[in-house]
Amino acid sequence: MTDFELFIGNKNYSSWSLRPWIAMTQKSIPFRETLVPFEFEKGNPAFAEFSPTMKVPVLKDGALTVWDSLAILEYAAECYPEKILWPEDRSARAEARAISAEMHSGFAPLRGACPMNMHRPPEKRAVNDAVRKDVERILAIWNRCLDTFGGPFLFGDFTIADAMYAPVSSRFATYMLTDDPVARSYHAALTGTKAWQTWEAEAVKETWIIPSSED
Ligand SMILES: N[C@@H](CCC(=O)N[C@@H](CS)C(=O)NCC(=O)O)C(=O)O
Repeated sequence: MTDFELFIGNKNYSSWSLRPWIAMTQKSIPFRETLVPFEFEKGNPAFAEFSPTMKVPVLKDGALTVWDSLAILEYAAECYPEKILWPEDRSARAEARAISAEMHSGFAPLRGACPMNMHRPPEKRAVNDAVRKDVERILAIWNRCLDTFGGPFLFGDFTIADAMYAPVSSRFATYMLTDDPVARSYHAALTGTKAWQTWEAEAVKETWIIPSSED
């Protein structure tokens, strides 16, 4: 029995918050959500009350604090093994962990140039070579996974790997970064989930604006 409270940032902008939120929502894992907006350019001092890093997401479970999206997802997977948050097959699970770790530690050019911004109307963005390289690498990952495991999600059913790449798919759509049909069908699978639709509906209603993400 858990007592999960997930602290998140603005739904419109907080890509790291989306990851555990969408996985736990999609897998019907019970949690309370506490949204604390980052409205200040230098960070919100209120984060100090719940976050050892001054960042979100953070998961509390009773006396336990778990920070960092991937650690939260791992903890949720351990608490709820029956929810199959990672693929059941060991090799597939290893690959899912590899691409999740690659996302977690990489793609800085893409993340810097194309921040998640769900209320932004889609418009093609010219990107530099480093961003283009990130896009090509992500498309290679998605193509391989969807071809190998048959879709509609990266490893068949929804897993943590999809949670890790969901904000990337949002960015690809907002900045029109690819015409790849596989990316389009993967985006359709993600946006077809009730979890994505709930998050996005709440994101676009938010009125907080982060100017640096609106360039
Ligand atoms: N590695 C962390 C990154 C967390 C992170 O950068 N969160 C951003 C929001 S998406 C944040 O809290 N930024 C506030 C700040 O830096 O002041 C994770 O995976 O959770």
